[in-house]
Amino acid sequence: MSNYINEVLEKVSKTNAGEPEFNQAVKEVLSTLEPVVNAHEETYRKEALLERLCEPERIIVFRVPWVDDNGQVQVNRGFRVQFNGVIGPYKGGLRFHPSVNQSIMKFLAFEQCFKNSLTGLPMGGAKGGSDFDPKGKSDNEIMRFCQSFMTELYRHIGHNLDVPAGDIGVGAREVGYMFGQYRRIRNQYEAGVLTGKGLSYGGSLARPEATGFGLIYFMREMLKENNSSLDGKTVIISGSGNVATYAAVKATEYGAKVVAMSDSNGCIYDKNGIDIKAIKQIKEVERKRIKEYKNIHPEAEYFENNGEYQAIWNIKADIALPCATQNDITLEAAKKLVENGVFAIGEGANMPTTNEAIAYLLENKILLAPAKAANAGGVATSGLEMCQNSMRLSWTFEEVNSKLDAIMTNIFKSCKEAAAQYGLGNNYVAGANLAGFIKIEQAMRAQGII
Ligand code: NDP
Ligand code: 2IT
Repeated sequence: MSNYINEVLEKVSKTNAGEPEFNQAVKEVLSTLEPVVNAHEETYRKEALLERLCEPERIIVFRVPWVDDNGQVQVNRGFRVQFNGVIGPYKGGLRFHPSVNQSIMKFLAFEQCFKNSLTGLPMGGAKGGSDFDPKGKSDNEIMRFCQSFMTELYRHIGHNLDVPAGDIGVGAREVGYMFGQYRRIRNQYEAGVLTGKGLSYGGSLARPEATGFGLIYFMREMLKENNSSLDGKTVIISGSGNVATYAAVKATEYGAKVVAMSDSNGCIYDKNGIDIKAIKQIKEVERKRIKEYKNIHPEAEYFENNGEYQAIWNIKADIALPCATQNDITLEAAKKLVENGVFAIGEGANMPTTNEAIAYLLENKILLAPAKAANAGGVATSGLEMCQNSMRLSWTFEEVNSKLDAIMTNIFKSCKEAAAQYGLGNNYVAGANLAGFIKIEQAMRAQGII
């Protein structure tokens, strides 16, 4: 690797000690940028281009106090990382999960910069959230938490400043409560301040489906380019939330058979093909554990997670779609997938594959659709929701979905062309990073030392 990249990685690890996920994400990106960095090394060094790329513009950390149903006061920590705003207002989701910390927020915000760049829409990169655990909370507790969270966040966001949306633990219900509180505090109807809104108050058709559908559109293009398709293939999908369920719907529409899905406890295997309606009922409506699926389909099997990686990666299939959380596919899991004959992987989650596993999968000629490109359909459709809010109009499902399809097709093309330009064959991981980086780099250099 170039000396400059190595020096920056050294500095990043010193100044961000104790933040493993952030260091991992930076290493993953910078290690693929060598061809561009080598061509501009002198200028980049002088302008500290990579150092600035890896330093967030701003991090906001705040207290979120709220009262539970027993009258007990609870305190959580809230975050918003506004990483890079050179190509548009900051944009990125909010995650509510007990594991949330500054390292996870920074890795997600950093990745979001490249993802948003790839969409071709004018959006900078950000992420936020809280270590609040929505599991087992009543609806009123969720509302009180969201209101308290927004009572601080409102002063840092705006439709031309920073536009949050959902992520793990944040769906339409939470966005609704946060939007209500924002409107109340600001005394303005600023629809474009949040995306992922409900349809009755400025949301976009197809936004709930967008990340999962977009992932499958990207897979369709990647498989086509490599003389294959989804038709007749078996698929395993980790997670059973927003991204996983709509990926399952679209993959099934394209003739694939989804045979396994999971949650954080374990996975279900249904050789007849997963009943996605049952999954939505259990996970989205009843908010229960995925093992309940066996009550509806007793012929299915349930495997609890108890090994060194998630049980789902032991199940044989042609295609794997990690759609749960980061570092889901470890090196050991990757070895199992290759051994089981998986030939393509599509990352619906953010950074679901460890750097060691990425290297192993690429060495073994697995087609890997990287998260920054493959899951960009969610934020792209958030961008389309912002367009509709600005125009005070709403488009039909077909209009939004066809724009999403065109954006995903174009993102695949950008990854493919960037990989080809630098002689990297079908390494779309490097292709995505290079294509995403080039636009940000041009904007950063045009805007001076900021
Ligand atoms: P949801 O909250 O809807 O679902 C998350 C799913 O992942 C649940 O099934 C959850 O299981 C499972 N999961 C398993 N292990 C973990 C873990 N350790 N931490 C958190 N969740 C776990 O989230 P989304 O579907 O929205 O997000 C899934 C992934 O996709 C995330 O990586 C997110 O960043 C990414 N993403 C989401 C986008 C969006 O538009 N929503 C856009 C682009 C990427 P359980 O029920 O047991 O918690
Ligand atoms: O990771 C992501 O891209 C998201 N959670 C969606 C962000 C958005 O602003 O729609």
